[in-house]
Amino acid sequence: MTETLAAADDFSDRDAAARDILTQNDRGGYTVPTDGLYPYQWNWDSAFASLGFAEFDLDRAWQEIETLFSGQWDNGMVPHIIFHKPDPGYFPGPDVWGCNGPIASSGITQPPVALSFATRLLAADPEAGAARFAALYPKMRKWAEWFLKWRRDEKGAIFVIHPWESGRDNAPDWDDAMSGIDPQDVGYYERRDTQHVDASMRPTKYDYDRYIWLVQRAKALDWDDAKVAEGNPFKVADPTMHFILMRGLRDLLAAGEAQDLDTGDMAAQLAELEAGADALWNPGMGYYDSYNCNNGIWSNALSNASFLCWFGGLDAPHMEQHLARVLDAAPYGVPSLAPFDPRFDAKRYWRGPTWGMMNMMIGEGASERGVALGEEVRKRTREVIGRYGFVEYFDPMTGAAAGGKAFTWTAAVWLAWAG
Ligand code: 9YW
Repeated sequence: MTETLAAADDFSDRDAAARDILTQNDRGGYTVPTDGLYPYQWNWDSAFASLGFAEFDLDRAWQEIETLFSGQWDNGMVPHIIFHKPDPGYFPGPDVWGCNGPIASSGITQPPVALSFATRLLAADPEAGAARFAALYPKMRKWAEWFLKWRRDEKGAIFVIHPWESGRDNAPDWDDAMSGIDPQDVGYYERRDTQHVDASMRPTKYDYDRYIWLVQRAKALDWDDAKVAEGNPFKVADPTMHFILMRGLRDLLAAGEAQDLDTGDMAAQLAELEAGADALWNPGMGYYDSYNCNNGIWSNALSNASFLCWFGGLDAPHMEQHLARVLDAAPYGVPSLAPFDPRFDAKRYWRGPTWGMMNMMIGEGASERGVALGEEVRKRTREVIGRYGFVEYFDPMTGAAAGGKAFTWTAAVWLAWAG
């Protein structure tokens, strides 16, 4: 690792290349994650895009988040995909979701990292951003409140009702809940993702049948929050969602106070979420973990989401030894699953690979809480992106590029943090 770092230190051409990717993936007011594979606006990808744009075009950065919120539903939910323009290259498209928000969209959400990143745009130029922030602020609060109302279990942890909601599609965290779904009535459908990238790196047919079955079930219930939650075989308490919402609320509260905006009961909500984080502590394994809300079974998965505790604002000194162990085992950034877990699969999406945007939240969060390894995470992320390109994700053992090319959030992470 030391040798590679020394040899590959000159990445001076990468900033311009990263800016080009953002510009090329710009579809006018919103950015696609990558051309072809993901042709729409994805929620947390857009939040990262806005941070990347903020490095050279703050106005465009605001626009990205404003466009995202133009798809917000009346109940406060901000969809995980907004289908601005039809594109047959992606499945499942608008007809499969059958949603009735202001713009065609999916019916589930994604981690609300946009709450935090909007406050960073404000910090970058408070005078220019004050009015735009104030306009987004009630919408952002409404989204946070929607999470607290519809995605919080009785122990106080935030759960997801679909693997896509967490943004970690095929993580082992969902295996137990997924095994409780019998998708035999799902019907015929044609996947598009495997026409763009190598099928061996993608979720399996077993996964996809259940992803689609869950969408069909919620669509049949007309996306009614209460009905969708009730009796849902898929309800998994998720550290990704919990810690990112905690961070979002904290940032929103601080910015609201600084801007003299109505903060309502956000302070109390934040305190509840902080207390709720205890529910995600797996005492048997000694780390933050996800669990199946329907039966209490832990995933026993030390994932990259486990290390979002610092980003969420916890001190969590007991997580440092786990981070050290994982970084010892994988040289190219924090793997989505610890390499010493038998379920680890170095190339299969959220069951092993390392992701630049997760590394950013882990590294930044750790550094903010005084954990020295945070800087090591940044260096390794810089190394892997600098050497292997702005791809979707990487093999954490070899650094090999994987998934979609010219990827928006990888370029944004380079500009905003790693590069
Ligand atoms: C899908 C766009 C999205 C990300 C998710 C990632 C993947 C697949 O791609 O989802 O079909 O939605 O898992 O986190 O937002 O980059």
